[in-house]
Amino acid sequence: MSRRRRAQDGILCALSNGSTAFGSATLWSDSFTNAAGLDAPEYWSTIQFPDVNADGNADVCGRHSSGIVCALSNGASAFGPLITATTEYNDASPFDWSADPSNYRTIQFGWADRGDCDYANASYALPWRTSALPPRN
Ligand SMILES: [Ca+2]
Repeated sequence: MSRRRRAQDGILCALSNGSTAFGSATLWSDSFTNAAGLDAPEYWSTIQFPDVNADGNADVCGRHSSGIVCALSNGASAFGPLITATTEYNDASPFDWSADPSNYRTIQFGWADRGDCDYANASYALPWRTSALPPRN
């Protein structure tokens, strides 16, 4: 278990001791930064921590102007380089993912191997949108 949050310099994580406390937060990724353009709510509010490769470690994914990007966790101290999971959901999409919170706030990360994903050829879990789900707060 770990606690995670985004700061202007990237993603900070603190690992749990398994029972009573978390260690100190350290920088696990210098991606997802303000300098990389993630300071806008249409980007930072979509950051989530799904386990996209099903190894038991929470990874990090979020919407970027170019689409959905993820970075895999090593489970101990860092997220790896950004992987473009899909170029769908980009700012140039005719479906307005950047300006309308009622769209980008609905991005959730499903599991490709459970069939609740809308991308048939996914090797990673990908976000999906449905009006049946409430927007994230
Ligand atoms: Ca993982």
